[in-house]
Amino acid sequence: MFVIGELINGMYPYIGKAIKEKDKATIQKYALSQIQAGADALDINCGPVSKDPLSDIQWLVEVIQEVTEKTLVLDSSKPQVIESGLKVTKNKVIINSTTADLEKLEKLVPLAKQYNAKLIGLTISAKGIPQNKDQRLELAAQIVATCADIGFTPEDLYLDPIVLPVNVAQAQMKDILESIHEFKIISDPSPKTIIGLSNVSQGSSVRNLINRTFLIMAALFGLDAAILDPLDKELMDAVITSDLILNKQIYCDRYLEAYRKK
Ligand code: THG
Repeated sequence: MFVIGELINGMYPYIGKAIKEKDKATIQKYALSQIQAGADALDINCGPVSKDPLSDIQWLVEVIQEVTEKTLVLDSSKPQVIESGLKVTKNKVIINSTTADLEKLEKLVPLAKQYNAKLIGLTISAKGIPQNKDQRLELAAQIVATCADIGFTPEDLYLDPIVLPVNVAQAQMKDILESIHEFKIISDPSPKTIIGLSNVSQGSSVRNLINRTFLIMAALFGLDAAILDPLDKELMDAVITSDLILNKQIYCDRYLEAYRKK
């Protein structure tokens, strides 16, 4: 499982404050602690309160690149903010994200090509969040088709079924999980799949257990990557153990130690 740390997000008050005060040390601390805990990449989101996201995202990218060469995941619904971040990114980069709307695809797919970036495609459109598996698949197929038209390989595309909180969309959880499997058989070569894991437990109690259980289930449906809290040690242990059981790592008795990333 490709693990993307979710903690550098302005929605967290301490990150929002650090962005506002240009507090480099706090941002670098959260970058390094997530990597130490096993993150392969870092999601970077200025959050809803940023007054100047075009410049804030550049500051975040530059500050984080001073301390790590890991992949950066530029997270914004605004293509101008993504483009601004891309201009200063030297590390490998993933664009997070486009929707299935043609207007966004026609802007972001060429941008991904130009910057040699991977791209996350959310199965959402101007009509809103899909309510079932068929609607998710239809949007996924639209994204894959547009990428093919523009010459962007599905291997560089991550499809995201949009995980909803279990306390508001309980009846959809199974559809969301099954979508992950069906996305993989839309094209050959397959697109990759990704989720924002913590969405599932928003507003619930016992969040860690809900996150961990959903992650394990999604792993079986073929999930390739997840945006999650890598400082949740039991979650990271479940990620490693899922990889073991799905034969992505060779068994040994001390597999947790062996596969905990440095
Ligand atoms: N898909 C993709 N990108 C995404 C998401 C997704 N990026 C953003 C988000 N979803 C993933 N990141 C988070 C980060 C934090 C939380 C959820 C998802 C979270 N935050 C606490 C909350 O809202 O309750 C904040 C609590 C606090 O302030 O401490 O749960 O789905 N492609």
